[in-house]
Amino acid sequence: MKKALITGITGQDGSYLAELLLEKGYEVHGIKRRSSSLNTERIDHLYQDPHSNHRNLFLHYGDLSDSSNLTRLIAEIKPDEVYNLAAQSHVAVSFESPEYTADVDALGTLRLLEAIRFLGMEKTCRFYQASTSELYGLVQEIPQRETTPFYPRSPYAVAKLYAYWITVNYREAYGMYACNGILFNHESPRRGETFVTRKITRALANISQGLEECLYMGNLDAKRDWGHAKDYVRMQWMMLQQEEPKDYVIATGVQYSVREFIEKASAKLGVSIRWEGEGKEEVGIVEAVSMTESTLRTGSTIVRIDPRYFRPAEVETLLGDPGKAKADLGWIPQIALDEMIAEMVAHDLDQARRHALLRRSGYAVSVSREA
Ligand code: NDP
Ligand code: GDR
Repeated sequence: MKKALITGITGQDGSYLAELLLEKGYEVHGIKRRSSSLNTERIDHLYQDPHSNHRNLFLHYGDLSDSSNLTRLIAEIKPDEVYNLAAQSHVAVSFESPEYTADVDALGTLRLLEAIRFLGMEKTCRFYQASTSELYGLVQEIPQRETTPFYPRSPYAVAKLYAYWITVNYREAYGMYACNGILFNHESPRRGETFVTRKITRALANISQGLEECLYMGNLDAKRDWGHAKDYVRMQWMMLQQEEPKDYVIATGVQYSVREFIEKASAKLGVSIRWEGEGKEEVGIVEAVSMTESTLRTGSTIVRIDPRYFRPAEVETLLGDPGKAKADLGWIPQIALDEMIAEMVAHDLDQARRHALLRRSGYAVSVSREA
């Protein structure tokens, strides 16, 4: 039975990857952070009673800022594969906490690689690094592929640039099987609530149920190449099963703007939007509603711009070329954007309906909106 260690197992990708590896018969170990309240919601359905003798999922407390903890865990678990998915992964937050982001996202990667080397496991333990399309930042070529030069535009992206190169360096210096997946944005119903897609689907669902009035947004013109997290974690595993370690771009090859994403999500809710105004004055107004139970009224403004959501330096456009992944590994994304948006909207509408029902029944329900 192969053993895998996943850092960031409580995150979006970690939860899907844990499911995939368990299905494939792996013994899966994950690192979770100590938190004052429970933080394992995304993997609770995989939970196994620690008193059972037949477990194949194990959670360990740890942190990417703690070398001795990481070294001890790797020494004890002796994983065949390490997937480094843990990160302070929010680009906007990285401008507010740049030093912490560098410590975890850049040095955290070094700590893991060095632990593997220090323990003499560099020839037995394979390493996956969660690299990102944010490395391309101010894009130098369209579409972006493995050979496109990097130009990071945030403390997050600069930290991930270090992580990318230290992974390449350990491969070249010590012959480690270490590789980078350069993943473009990928989403799902498990996406963190403060990333743009989930913020949109969640807020629109809440608005349709009368729980919120307006969606406040930043740059509507930003363009992204959005895929589904389930498709992307499959590729993370495939990358560690080859003879030689290589770096790959993982993307769909299609891009949409944030504004178009709002229109698509609204359409799934039976709402069409008309845009008026320009720049920071732009608003989204309800043009028609076909959803019977909706509290929405034609003519109401449900999207406004709030300058606080603009970033000090923006990545305006990202579009990936997944040609190498297709050619070498036969990887093709299976879930189309519209299907993914339908899944996210259905999930968030279900939650919003529950909250609205509780509120109508007299229970106090607060909907957290800071995103
Ligand atoms: P999430 O933000 O959903 O998950 C991040 C995970 O890292 C969580 O489990 C979090 O724990 C954990 N974590 C954060 N800080 C630390 C720390 N100091 N020590 C240990 N664990 C920590 O990210 P995603 O699942 O979306 O992304 C996975 C990885 O892929 C990240 O590295 C991200 O930067 C990268 N990436 C993501 C893309 C995307 O579109 N999703 C695209 C390209 C790259 P907790 O739950 O306690 O917060
Ligand atoms: P990104 O994702 O920065 O690409 O990083 P995010 O969803 O946060 O932003 C995408 C684009 O939408 C614009 N935007 C807003 N973003 C947020 N979060 N909130 C808003 O209100 C808003 N309005 C407009 C942003 O300016 C941006 O242009 C994600 C993360 O998962 C990273 O960890 C990962 O490396 C990259 O994707 C690939």
